[in-house]
Amino acid sequence: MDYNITDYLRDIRRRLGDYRYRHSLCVAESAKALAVRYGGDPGAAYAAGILHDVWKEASKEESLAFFRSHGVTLTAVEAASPVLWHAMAGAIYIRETYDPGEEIVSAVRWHTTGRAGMTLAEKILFTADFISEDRDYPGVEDMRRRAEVSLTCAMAEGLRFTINDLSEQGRAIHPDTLFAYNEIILEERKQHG
Ligand code: DGI
Ligand code: FE
Ligand code: FE
Repeated sequence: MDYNITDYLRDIRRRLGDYRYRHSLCVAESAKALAVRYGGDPGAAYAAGILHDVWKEASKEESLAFFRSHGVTLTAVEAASPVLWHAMAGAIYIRETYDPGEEIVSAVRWHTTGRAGMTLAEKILFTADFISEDRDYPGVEDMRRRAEVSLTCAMAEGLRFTINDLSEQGRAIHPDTLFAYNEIILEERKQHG
């Protein structure tokens, strides 16, 4: 499959500020490298990285209107967590605008929460978002080392971090995040003891 990267770039350049535009390019590069390492599709991984945060800077009003016009009903946790909306709306938006294939659509859809039974492309994007060049949180070097060990190893740490952070902040944790966490933790134990 060929991707219209030039169109995608024009779109995200228009929708995103400098910081997140650069973040998207960095995630695309990381996703491509992970795809090469773990036997994914590097072109698809790159395209998913470029598009993953396309909806990140939309207003709440715009997102809610988009959900309404696309027949999306939010659960209570989703309604209370606007940070989750860009993955939900972004996936629908790219499908309808670019039809880039379900591998990319689902990677974007699940890049924030994860879910049970993630595909390789979903795991690659989820992990790339944590380790991209622009990230500099404490612990990012450890995450990058983990991503060299296995996607499971990196995702387990990412999900642990997200769940700890959300619960410390007193925020709701989406069930899909918990499903992803449980599955990956059991897999990590099986793989790495
Ligand atoms: O869009 P990015 O900032 O690059 O990264 P992202 O799409 O992974 O979003 C990260 C944010 O999403 C971070 O603030 C934690 C939040 N998040 C992830 N899982 C959940 C969540 N927020 C809620 N409320 N519930 C979740 O399960
Ligand atoms: Fe995101
Ligand atoms: Fe991101």
